Amino acid sequence: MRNPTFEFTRAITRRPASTIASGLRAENVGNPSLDGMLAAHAAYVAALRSTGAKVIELDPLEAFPDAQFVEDTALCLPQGAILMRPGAPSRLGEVAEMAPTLRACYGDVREITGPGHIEGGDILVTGKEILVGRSDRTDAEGVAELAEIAAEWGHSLREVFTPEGVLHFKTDCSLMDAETILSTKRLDASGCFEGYRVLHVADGEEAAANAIRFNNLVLMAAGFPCTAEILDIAGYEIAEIDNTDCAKLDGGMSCLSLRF
Ligand code: CIR
Repeated sequence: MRNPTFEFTRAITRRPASTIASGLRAENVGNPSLDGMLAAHAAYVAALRSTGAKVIELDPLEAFPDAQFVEDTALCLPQGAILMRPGAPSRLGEVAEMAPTLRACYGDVREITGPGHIEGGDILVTGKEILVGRSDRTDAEGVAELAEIAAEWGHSLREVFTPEGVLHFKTDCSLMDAETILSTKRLDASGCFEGYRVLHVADGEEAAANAIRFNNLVLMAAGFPCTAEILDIAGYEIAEIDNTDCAKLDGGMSCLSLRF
């Protein structure tokens, strides 16, 4: 039987817009290149497709420079999809742009109506529970509203914390299989992964922690050879994607798709 936490038949992505230079970032390390981002995005989509999944590629949204980071707009579960309520005001309008596609894919689409906020980047669905990291983008009210919907669909949800100065919970961790998490040491030190098998990214390669397990592949950012070796030795098949331009906007592998 398919394991819905890492075996997927579909994904949704959105091509980067020409306005990406206006995208949000915690620290300005220069603007991303649109050409570089488009090339990396095409490689990302090709890697997803190579596993046999269908990828729905949405058009760029010039009015929303962060809209390629589709993960933050929704949570996809086997029972239905839940539209998020981003904590970044400039990103709130992305949700309505995503809604029609999810309504076409799912019979049951719920929404976080507020007043709280929650972004998909703070949510890790494992084989046994949904972990939600409170962050600057995700607050207690947002988590509580999601918990009600998740409970109705039979999921247990546990609130955890995103380390200070880290954008999203999943900036620092990823699911490798139903029991295994790839994490930075700083996040694992909080104790939130007790009971899981945890693989640590190599020291100095913290930016490698945002990866995705997608069917037979682990998509990870290129340029982190020690972490790639750790995953290889653990038996995972790796596809390395250039994340140079996305990283300038604090983006990584998970934020570029919704997977279900
Ligand atoms: C933002 O700050 O919202 C975007 N520049 C990056 C979002 C990355 N999303 C994610 O990791 N889920």
